[in-house]
Amino acid sequence: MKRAQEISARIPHNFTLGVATSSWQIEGSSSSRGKSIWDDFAETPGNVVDGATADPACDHLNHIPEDLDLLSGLGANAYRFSLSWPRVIPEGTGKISRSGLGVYDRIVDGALERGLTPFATLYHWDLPSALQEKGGWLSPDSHQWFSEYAHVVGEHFADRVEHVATLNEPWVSAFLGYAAGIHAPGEQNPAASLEVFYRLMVASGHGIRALRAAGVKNPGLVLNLTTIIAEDEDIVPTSTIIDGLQNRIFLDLLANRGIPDDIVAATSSITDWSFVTSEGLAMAAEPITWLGINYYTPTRVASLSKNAGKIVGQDASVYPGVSNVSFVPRSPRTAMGWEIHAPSLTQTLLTTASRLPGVPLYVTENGAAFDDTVTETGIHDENRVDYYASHISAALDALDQGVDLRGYFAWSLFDNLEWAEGWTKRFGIIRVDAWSQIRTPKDSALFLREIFSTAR
Ligand code: IFM
Repeated sequence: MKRAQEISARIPHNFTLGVATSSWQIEGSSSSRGKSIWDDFAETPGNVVDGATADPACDHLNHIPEDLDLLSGLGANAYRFSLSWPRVIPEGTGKISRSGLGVYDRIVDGALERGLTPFATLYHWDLPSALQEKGGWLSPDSHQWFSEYAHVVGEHFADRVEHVATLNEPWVSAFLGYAAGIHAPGEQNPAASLEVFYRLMVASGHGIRALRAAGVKNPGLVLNLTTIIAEDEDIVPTSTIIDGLQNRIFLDLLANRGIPDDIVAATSSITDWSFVTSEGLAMAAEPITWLGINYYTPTRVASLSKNAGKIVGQDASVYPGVSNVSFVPRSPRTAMGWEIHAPSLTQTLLTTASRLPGVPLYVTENGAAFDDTVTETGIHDENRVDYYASHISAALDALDQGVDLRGYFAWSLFDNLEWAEGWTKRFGIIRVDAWSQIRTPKDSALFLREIFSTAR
């Protein structure tokens, strides 16, 4: 554990150290809430590789104290979780479920009792089905629905939860959900994906405003940003557009720079962007008090055609207007097919800090899926331990180079429902068996415990 101690010695005082989860991926108990688009998507055969649905997931709602004990046993000082919108407001707008809010009272109060600072996320992809029926994120009313929900949560929790993110990874909702169609609601409509991206960012701005008005001290947003690596000269123009669609469109809106000109040009045969308004742009630029970055892997691209096998989420279909590109992750790779390259985390933090100056950053997700081997002596996930060691070090390198980095969250506390990959991809530092619901800390949990507990 010398390696863990060397890392923890570099961690400043007051640095946030935690683990992250999301509602649909762990909660289970779907019958006690409204339906979401992910329930609908998962119930359609073929959408989730192993046919997994929202139940039982990690049956978290029946294990809240035990799960929070596991978390605090890691020496963490923070817990990042998301609320299920249809659990709080089953129809998306209107009647509030008191028992739904009560679930998050138990999570928030239980976290606080254990010395864990709660970082809540309002929307981690589980849109109420009732709102999808009204047009979902494509509806011009979507920002009002979201603002109402943000207000309800803000009013109820502002006294106990200082950090609330509006959205988790709007890139995924827009481009995996509406362009590639591999996430809910499963549309393959590039024009719609660009409109959804914009409407999500406008809704986020309204949400930030509603949270602030309700007294939430630190409203923020979480994006999945990364470094795009061009493997050859010919692909540089395309990689610039991919960087635009992956990173710049979000940061430019936040920084009040509007939609980047090169992205408008690259997508001109797909959309005329006539849904963009000056009021919408102003709202999307509503100031955030912190930005979360979810980082897993760089996106390495080349002009030569090459079959690199399955790489979850890396495909030209997720980037409207982009073609003739190969995604070429190098080895070593995780079970998602994602290249392991920690320097790209440092680079992503540096680039983001320069594109959105003055906003404190957190790594709100970072981790790796591997095919773990369960042995009689435990789960010796040395590959995941190595991943965490190199990536926490890479985040600290960015801090050393002047980035205002305030914290780090590992993804994920548990093996859980990895969306369209179901139970087949395991990101947890704690193994969960879906049938027995037995939780078993892996060696990576022990490694993070060593870092977290000696850093405090
Ligand atoms: O499991 C997801 C999470 O819900 C959002 N960020 C990426 C993770 C791994 O794919």
